[in-house]
Amino acid sequence: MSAKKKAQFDAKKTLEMIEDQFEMFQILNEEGEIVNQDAMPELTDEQLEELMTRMVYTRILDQRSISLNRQGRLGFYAPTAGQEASQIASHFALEKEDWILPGYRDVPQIIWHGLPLYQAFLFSRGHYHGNQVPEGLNVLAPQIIIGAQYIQNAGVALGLKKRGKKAVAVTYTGDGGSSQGDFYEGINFAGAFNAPAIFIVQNNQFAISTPREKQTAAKTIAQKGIAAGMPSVLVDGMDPLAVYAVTREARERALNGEGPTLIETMCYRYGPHTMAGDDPTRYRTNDMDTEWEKKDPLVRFRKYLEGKGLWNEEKETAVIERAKEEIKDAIKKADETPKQKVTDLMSNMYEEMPANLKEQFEIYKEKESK
Ligand SMILES: Cc1ncc(C[n+]2csc(CCOP(=O)(O)OP(=O)(O)O)c2C)c(N)n1
Ligand SMILES: [Mg+2]
Repeated sequence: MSAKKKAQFDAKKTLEMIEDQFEMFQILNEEGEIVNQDAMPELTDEQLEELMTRMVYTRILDQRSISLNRQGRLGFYAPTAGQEASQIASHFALEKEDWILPGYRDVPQIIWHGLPLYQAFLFSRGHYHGNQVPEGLNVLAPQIIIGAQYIQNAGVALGLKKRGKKAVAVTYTGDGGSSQGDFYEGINFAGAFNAPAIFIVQNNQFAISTPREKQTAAKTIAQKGIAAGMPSVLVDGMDPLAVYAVTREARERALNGEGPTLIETMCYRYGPHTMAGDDPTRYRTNDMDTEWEKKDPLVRFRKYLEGKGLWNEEKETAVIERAKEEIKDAIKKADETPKQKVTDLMSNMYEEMPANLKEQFEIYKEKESK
């Protein structure tokens, strides 16, 4: 008997080689120190201050939204605290002409892109006007179907390319979204057609209560982009400078005709999944909460900016007051918006109503007139 032939290849080694490439990219550490000077993005002092302003504002918006929800003044709400660097710093790297395809937790990005705050509140209340994106504002309504925005993002990006626009399409999901079939189809399509797209997976490590480890055998989500033939990065999603830098670079690559990028941001949501009643203490430990609170994006960015003389308590208080004031005005405006009617639902759904609905429409119109 001849000796067993040695395998000509080592499949496991290939996997390890790929997985080991994904070190987490960081510029600003938890202490607020620059640990990667060479990668520092070009941001002016004013821009750095503006980025902090937006993150502080968004944290206040989150706190107020939670409390408005508890008072019964908002409806569906998915908390964002902890994810400000992933959300706001990535958005900060975009331009007005870029398109944003958000998930339900990504309302802050579309507000900073230009969606009036009162409409975000109406979206929360399930009012149709919350989804009536103003003309000229390049955003789609937040997607509730997990992962569905990935295929749409590939399509929007390809549309931009075909029309010769100097813009990119950017979508956000969570780690759970990357377990959906739509995720793979979307990135594959974008890769195959070299579409100017950015796919951002905010890995807050849980899909409601399911930990990331139970969703995929892959060591990182970033590595999945490699299979679609696109540059992919794993970034510290609590580090605003690193998130900004990788998103900006992805945008430039896309505009240069170099195609899509997948970005995995490692982050954490401090609050519950949504305000609809899940209890995070049943699937997360206090130790985990404490560990991640130490990585807080606002804390480290504040330290960094204070060190540069660009931030102080007075500035922070001014932002907090402004946020509270604007939120108060916006909720008032949402309250003043006419309540939606059954006939609104019908006329917003159809350009031409089928005959049976036309009949019902008249019945409801009659009822509503009383
Ligand atoms: C197609 C589909 N399946 C299931 C759900 C129910 N669902 C709502 S949120 C969620 C978890 C999503 O987790 P992740 O993508 O990590 O986003 P996160 O909420 O953590 O930001 C699930 C399964 C849904 N909305 N859509
Ligand atoms: Mg998640």
